[in-house]
Amino acid sequence: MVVELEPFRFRRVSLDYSRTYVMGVVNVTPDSFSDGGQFQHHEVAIARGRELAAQGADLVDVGGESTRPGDPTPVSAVEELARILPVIHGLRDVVTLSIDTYKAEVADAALVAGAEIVNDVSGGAIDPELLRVAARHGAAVVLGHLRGRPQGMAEQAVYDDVVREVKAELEERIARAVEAGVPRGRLLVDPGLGFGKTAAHNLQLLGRLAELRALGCALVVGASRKSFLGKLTGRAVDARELATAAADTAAILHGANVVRVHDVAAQRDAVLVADAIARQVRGAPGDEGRAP
Ligand code: PMM
Repeated sequence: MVVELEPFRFRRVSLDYSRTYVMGVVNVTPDSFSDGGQFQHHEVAIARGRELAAQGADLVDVGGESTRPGDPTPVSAVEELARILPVIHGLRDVVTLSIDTYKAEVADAALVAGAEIVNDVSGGAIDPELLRVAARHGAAVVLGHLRGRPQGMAEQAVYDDVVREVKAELEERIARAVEAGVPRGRLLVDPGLGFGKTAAHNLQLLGRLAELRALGCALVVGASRKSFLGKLTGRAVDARELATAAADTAAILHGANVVRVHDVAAQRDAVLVADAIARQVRGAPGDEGRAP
């Protein structure tokens, strides 16, 4: 069965599932695991966002607090806003923006400033008010999957069947978001690679990603530079672009609609090729891998 997805309409673009979309990442944080510290100055972050857009990012995800598994430094809403608001103002007329936060207060101010998507790695589980804020603004929401909080995720990585359990827990998050007033057609879901998952869990989620299509929401996947890729290849975080391309190719072939990447230029060709191949099976009888 092919799941029908409604297009998302934003100020600048519509996401209509005719192709795979690329979400570029701008972390305005001193401690993010993958590009930590490079972009904390607002002008540098804005320039990076412009560059990602010029390289082909359809969306740019702006984050002011690292959710690095293990020991992320908690940041107050005030500090988070001081980091992200100037960047959102600087990029709002350049590219469609998402705000990477689990805090309702940060989401609210970011949406007022011009972001159009809330990307919550906790899927509304940490601060449920975030869903009501998104509903009030008519924003789209990426519901990520994690167990517990980013600070204690490693202990939560116990599953009988990670794909089945992530799917069931995302279903609950979708229901809560709809209850809070966010229409189903404004929701995207993300299995949360690395968030309370071992390397083996991440591989299962990628290999069986198509099972999440049945949730009836667009699928976002963020494999970029994550530690399971380092574990497989033995490569440091700044040398994982080929590994990222392989993971994103698998994700796209199994139905990802949006891939979240740090280096849009490096990932462009892999996304284009994987997307072209994935489209060969779109709509085929029995295919659950791709949206129409
Ligand atoms: N990963 C990180 C942060 N935000 N958002 C979504 N939707 N999916 C992810 O996999 C995800 C995310 C952690 O990576 P970073 O520190 O490089 O941003």
